[in-house]
Amino acid sequence: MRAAYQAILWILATFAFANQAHAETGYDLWLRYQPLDASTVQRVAPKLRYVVADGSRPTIRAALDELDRGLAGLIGSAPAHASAVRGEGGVVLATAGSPLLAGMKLPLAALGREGFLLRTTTIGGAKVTLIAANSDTGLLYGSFRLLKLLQLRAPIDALDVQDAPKLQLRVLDHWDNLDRYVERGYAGQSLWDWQKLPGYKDPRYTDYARANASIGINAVVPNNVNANADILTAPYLQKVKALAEVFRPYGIRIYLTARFSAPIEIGGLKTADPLDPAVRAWWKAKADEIYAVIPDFGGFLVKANSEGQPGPSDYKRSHADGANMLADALAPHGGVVMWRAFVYSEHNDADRHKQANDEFVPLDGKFRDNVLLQVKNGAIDFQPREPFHPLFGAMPKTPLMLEVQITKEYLGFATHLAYLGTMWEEVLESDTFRPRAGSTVAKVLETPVAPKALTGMAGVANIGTDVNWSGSQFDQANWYAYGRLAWDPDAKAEDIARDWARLTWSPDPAVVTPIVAMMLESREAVVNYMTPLGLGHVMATGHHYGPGPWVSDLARPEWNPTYYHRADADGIGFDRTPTGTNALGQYAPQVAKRWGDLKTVPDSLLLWFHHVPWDYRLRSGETLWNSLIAHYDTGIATVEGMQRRWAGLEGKVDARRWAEVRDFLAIQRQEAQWWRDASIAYWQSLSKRPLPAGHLAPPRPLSYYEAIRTPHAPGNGK
Ligand code: BDP
Repeated sequence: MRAAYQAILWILATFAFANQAHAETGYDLWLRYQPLDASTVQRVAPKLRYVVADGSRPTIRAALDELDRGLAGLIGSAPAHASAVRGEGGVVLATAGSPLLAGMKLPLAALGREGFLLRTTTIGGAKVTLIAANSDTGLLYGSFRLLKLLQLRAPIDALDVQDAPKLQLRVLDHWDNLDRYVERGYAGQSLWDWQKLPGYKDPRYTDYARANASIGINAVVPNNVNANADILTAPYLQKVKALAEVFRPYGIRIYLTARFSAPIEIGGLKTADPLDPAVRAWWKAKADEIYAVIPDFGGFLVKANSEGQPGPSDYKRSHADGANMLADALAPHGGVVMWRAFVYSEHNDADRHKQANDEFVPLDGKFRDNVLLQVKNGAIDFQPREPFHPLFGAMPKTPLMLEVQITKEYLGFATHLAYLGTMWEEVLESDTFRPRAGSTVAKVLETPVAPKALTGMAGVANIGTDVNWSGSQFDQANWYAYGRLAWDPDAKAEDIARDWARLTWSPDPAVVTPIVAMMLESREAVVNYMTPLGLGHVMATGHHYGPGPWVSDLARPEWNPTYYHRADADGIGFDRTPTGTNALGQYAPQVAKRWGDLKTVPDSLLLWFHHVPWDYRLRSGETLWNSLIAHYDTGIATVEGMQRRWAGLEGKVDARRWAEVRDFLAIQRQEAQWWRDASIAYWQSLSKRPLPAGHLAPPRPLSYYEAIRTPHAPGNGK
């Protein structure tokens, strides 16, 4: 009888486990808190018995909730909460000044406002795991770190960890419209259900805040840079307030995009001229109103005089005039302005690469202290590969933030596996040589321009209502990597990928090794089948889904791919050396020299800076034409390799997520072929050269690829 009973229990348990293992959707992200087996618990954390928190403020509550959730998942039951140290096996959360830390001489000053330390120590004669910080947010970050260590199966009995963010503002920008359409979004609708706010706060907002806090993101802009002024009206501010209340315990401040013409649109003024006293008064009153509703409001993000958006140039005022007006309105409340440098104009015929630099460098030193200039990683627009933006290092008196795009507008949307950690690392590691060798983009970001100056980084979110948040399982890694790099711009993309794979898929090296390998090769695969050898924007019009290198009929020259690649019968590439537009002159001489010289420019940036004949010999001895074709095929081969690696993981990871990735890789393989065939058909129509031996001709004529239309591709701006 007893044996039969046990057998039934066993069957039930197996079912429950199998079900659970199959049911994973990706919703839990990297916070899965899967049970550790008994021997692992014994090895890493045999004595976790209780948690003592110094205080019961909302952020402490959030930390305790997370520890409860995490420890219940990992070790089977959440240790009791206690009000005092109770012998061995406690986790103790304490901020500076707590009596619990009396006499300990901890290096808290070095941790700043958001850092933390984890230490195995003795309090009241008992051995405990201490999380200490200067703020409750630091404790929350420390709690997430402890849980991460446990998830990674790192023993916690001799901890001595100290960490603090290197940048102050770690921002997630959502390009979400108020009707829930997400510009460049491939993960469903906007998370923000404005219509139900403020009455209903979807519990998912809390999960979103948890995920952000777990990687140190401390600022959120919920609405699109192509802004709608309605967000600044009283009813919407109540909705924003409700979101702010959810985010606040997680150390996250809310910011809003400010439409420059809002004084006209919602204020009834006749002008938005930043030097007009009535306009200035309007913004001041608006800032006062916002802070009355949301006392810890962060400030404004502004896209002005770019792609049709209103801005100070409409009134012949400078970007500094515009930014400073808003900065003055926010300053009494401690708010900041993130002013975007993504500025190019339909009235300017200069190489688009040069326009932001031309516009902003003369304004260095003219911005208020509470203004940051938000600069995209490259001078054009989030391409699969761009050289770093020449503004980095060129404005030593102005705080510059780096803006990266997490959502993959130009890298295959949700279905192409492309880990962007390596792409951002490449930019962050680039040496600007300003003011000196070794001044990488990361260093420019990390070094405040004055003792109290602001620092920061922004990422355009890839998050929506899809159950897996990011549109694909692997796109979660880009959200994760962004947070990690905003915390520490010197972190290594490979380490981040490894952590993510272990947390998100499995700690088993047989799973982690192939996944990390896939991630590390993935971005270069996309570059190879979309924009090899330094090609720029060659995507289809509007939605940017699929190839369109032949497009040349759009109203403005710089909207056309032909503007960027300049291919003709003789050759291909954009001459940005002194014989061309000399965009290179905007970089430090060391950089300009290296990239300007055909002998030293890396192949990966060749066509970005040079126009060369089809028969030009690369340093490898290969002709440009042959090498171009080979790159496309290498890209496809890499995707096939990723498919093989993934096939080998069947049964080693949960079935549902595994199948989703398998299917997405098949889509990627197909679309990589489309990119390759269409691009080669077009280049060949110009170069008139045969394909090198071993490379197949595109199966269809160029006209076939040119005729492909996908009008309903997601994410198009509107
Ligand atoms: C481009 C996008 C467009 C954005 C713009 C921006 O295509 O949707 O509005 O960037 O950053 O990449 O403002």
